[in-house]
Amino acid sequence: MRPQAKFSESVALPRTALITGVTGQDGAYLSQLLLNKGYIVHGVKRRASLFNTSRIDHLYTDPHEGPTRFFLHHGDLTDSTNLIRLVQETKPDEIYNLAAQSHVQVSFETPEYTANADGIGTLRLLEAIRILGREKATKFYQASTSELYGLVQAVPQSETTPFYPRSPYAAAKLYAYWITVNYREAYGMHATNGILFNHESPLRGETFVTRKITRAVAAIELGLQKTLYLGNLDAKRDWGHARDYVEGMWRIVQHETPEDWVLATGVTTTVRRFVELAFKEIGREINWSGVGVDEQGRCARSGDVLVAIDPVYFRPTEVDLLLGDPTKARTLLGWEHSTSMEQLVAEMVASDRQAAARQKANV
Ligand code: NDP
Ligand code: GDR
Repeated sequence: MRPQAKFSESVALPRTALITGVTGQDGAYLSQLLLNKGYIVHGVKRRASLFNTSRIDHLYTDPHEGPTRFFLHHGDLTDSTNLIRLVQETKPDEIYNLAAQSHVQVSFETPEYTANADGIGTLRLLEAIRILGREKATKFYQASTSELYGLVQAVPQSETTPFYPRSPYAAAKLYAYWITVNYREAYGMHATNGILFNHESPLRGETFVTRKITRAVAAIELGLQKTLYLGNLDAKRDWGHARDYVEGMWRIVQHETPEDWVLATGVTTTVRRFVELAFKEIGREINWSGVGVDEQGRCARSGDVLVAIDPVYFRPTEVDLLLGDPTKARTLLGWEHSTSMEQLVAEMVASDRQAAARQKANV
């Protein structure tokens, strides 16, 4: 007999959510989801010298122009007083802590900042809830990551697989994971970790490998770029669609008891295979024989190649293999991914082809 899901689709409305990292990929999909469900959504965005809200502009209505349930506030995970004030003013039923310096390779260049924002930033938000006496009033979701598994201990990776972080990013997220568990145990908070495996979309940041590939495919097709330079082609990732994963986040928060959950597809693929599938979308095949590094570890290429390796993209320590086991989420939350890797690649390439065509028309 299947275990009974302690999860209900129906929530008393209106509920209020506070989302950090609202301008990011997941922030955009989650805002859309919660607004569709009738929530009041408060998003925290960083001040930037250029507009940084392109992913969520379609959700925003100027309050001067009419009623809205979507509000944006300036804030930063490195600023405790700001976070306390935001929680005090918005009185959220649910907080989704999605904000982070989320790029693994960049974390080797900015390790201290990454620890501050991704690790201590999580503590600051939890403390804001506690200082304001909202331990029972506010549920807390932490964006934990499959990067916690790092150096392979076992596959597939589940909620019980030991962690072995391999980057400043993962080490900071490890602190965030455990401080979330600690606040749950110490103060009885509904504080949860979603251990999410890689999830992508047309909104994915341009420097993550999937989007870098799909943008390059589109640009190469239109003659806007000649070669795509990548690092480790043999790394394996469990790639899903961000749209599916934000639904999982919401289900995690609605579950009666606060727990930690893996969201994954249960399928793993090499970066090399992702490249092949993406180029297939424009009818091109990769000849890998001309692709490699020379004895000095420099980029080596013979003739005109679509893809070349540039060791600048190698990481000091790599995560070789991620493959998640989403059995717990499937059984107790009724959550499952609905988009295959092939569909994901097709959607991302199609979107980037449109963007490249617009770019070419404006050149
Ligand atoms: P993005 O990089 O797309 O978005 C990160 C968001 O955090 C952006 O809104 C960014 O703002 C904001 N941010 C960064 N630093 C700060 C700060 N100091 N204070 C406030 N906001 C900040 O990430 P994703 O949407 O892909 O991921 C969401 C979360 O999930 C992240 O925590 C990530 O580490 C985690 N995660 C992601 C996975 C994935 O595959 N996508 C898998 C597992 C975990 P700005 O727009 O101004 O840069
Ligand atoms: P990851 O994503 O490190 O898994 O973190 P990323 O797309 O950056 O790398 C995936 C794999 O591809 C290899 N790779 C390259 N990566 C990038 N960015 N650029 C390249 O040119 C390149 N060439 C090869 C990498 O070495 C790696 O093995 C993402 C982020 O969203 C994290 O925030 C999140 O926690 C994890 O996913 C789960």
